[in-house]
Amino acid sequence: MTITTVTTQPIAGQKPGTSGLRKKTAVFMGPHYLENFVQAIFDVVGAEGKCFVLGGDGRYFNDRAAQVILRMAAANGAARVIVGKGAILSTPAASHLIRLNQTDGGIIMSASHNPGGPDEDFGVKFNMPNGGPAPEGVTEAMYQRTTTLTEYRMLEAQDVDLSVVGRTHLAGMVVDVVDPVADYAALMESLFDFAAIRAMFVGGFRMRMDSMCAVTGPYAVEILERRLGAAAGTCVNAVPLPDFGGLHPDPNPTWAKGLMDEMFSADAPDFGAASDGDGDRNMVVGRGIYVSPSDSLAVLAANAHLAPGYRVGLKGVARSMPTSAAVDRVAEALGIASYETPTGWKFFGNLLDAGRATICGEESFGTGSDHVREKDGLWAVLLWLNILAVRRESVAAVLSGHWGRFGRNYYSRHDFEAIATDKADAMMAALRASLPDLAGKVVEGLTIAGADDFAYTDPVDGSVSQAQGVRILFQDGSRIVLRLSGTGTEGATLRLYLERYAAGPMGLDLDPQEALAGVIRAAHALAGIERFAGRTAPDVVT
Ligand code: VG1
Ligand code: CO
Repeated sequence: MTITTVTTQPIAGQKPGTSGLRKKTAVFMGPHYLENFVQAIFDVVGAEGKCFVLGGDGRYFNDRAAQVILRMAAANGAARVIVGKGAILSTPAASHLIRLNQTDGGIIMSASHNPGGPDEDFGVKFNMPNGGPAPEGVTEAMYQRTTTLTEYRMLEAQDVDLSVVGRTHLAGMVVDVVDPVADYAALMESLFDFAAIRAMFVGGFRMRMDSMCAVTGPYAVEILERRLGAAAGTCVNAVPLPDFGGLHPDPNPTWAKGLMDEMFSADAPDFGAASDGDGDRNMVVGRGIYVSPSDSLAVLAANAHLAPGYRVGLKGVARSMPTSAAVDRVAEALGIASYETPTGWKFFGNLLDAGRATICGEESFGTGSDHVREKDGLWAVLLWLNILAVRRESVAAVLSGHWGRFGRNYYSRHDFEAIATDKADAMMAALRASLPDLAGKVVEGLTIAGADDFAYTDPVDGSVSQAQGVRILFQDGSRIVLRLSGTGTEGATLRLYLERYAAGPMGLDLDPQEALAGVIRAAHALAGIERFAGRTAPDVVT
């Protein structure tokens, strides 16, 4: 077989965001676009003699992109690629395979929670040999390379049959097609008390798992229904579809409305959960009660020792800066360290590798631990099930017990989507310019204690990440955070994060939007969201 060197122009704008390179599918399918980025990856990390994992969330173009990446890996001299059957791998399963096989990293094809299809989004990200997303230094080097490379290497060959598990060859490269679920399911079985969870299901416990027509369907059916004995039909939307059935595979109350309706109905099951496009996020819902992701992280940290994999306790916890401080209170009670990182899972990798943290989480429905180097949706669902099986309490009882002990961090995120980029940039610039004068000001009855633009120094390697989001702290402990999304593909998305701590007298069971009303008004007054972007109400509230 021959290797062709294709001459091309460098492609500007292939800059990875919070989680890899995401663009409209049509852009990725355009001439040389996917190839340019993949060659940049291989040029930066090196391919000669190396072994990589490859898989994706099954969205439109996933299968064809996999064939291109395989041909390019072979042309660049890779020794072996481990690929999920049908080019399918959830993000946490890919992270696990990278680690389990001690490979040189992996390429994950996903735009995660963004919709899929010919008119929607596609994405590619590279994960390192530790199984975690490439850190900023590496993605920056890839980006620089995309702007200069003038040729890429491609093997001329037919498609590899990815429909059958087993070994094949592509020129000199070994292609191992593996069951996407088996190794991951075994890992879960090693961490959780499957016997206790199975006994709970046998005892009549009912659950609804909504995979949103995305990648976790086969994982959920195998683990929940086959291995844990949940009733057939527990898993819904369990067949991955190229367009996710037209759904928006973002597990939040807005996009997983069917699940929310069911969990708040008269005949609601005991427990509900949903996961996102690539399976790294989770939403957890009890009968008649929604669990905010920040609270979920805190509850998991406080109860993790109830699961066999975490019986010895946690080394520390880490959360992204916009995530509520609820988990910090748990860490304090446990006498362990807590870390605050910028948004994006890549910032947790060093802490996990160095053994400083065991459990990490983000307010955006992402939780995970040191079992892989990605957030892991089904892992969080299984840890919740393990905790419920041991405590024999409802989700509502677990939450109210938690708030009674630690107090409650009322929390909400308001997203304002598809704002014209120049308007969003102008708003953030004006807000950043105002920060030095904010301390002491009173807005909507709240006194500002301080404000800054979050910068993070990695405690392990000393790397510094600037401008990670504006934080405004009030004297009563309330907090506002504003940042622009790094995963969108249309205009800008403003994320406004709102938090207020209640120890008791204020009440622990208010509606979060009511509890936060003053903080919300202060945020609009300070940022001028209506003045700059013409928006008074958010598109998505979580
Ligand atoms: C969002 C979330 C962030 C998450 C990222 C990737 O980023 O806020 O917490 O790590 O998505 O998640 P942004 O920049 O749009 O706010 V995933 O599951 O889409 O890979
Ligand atoms: Co995701």
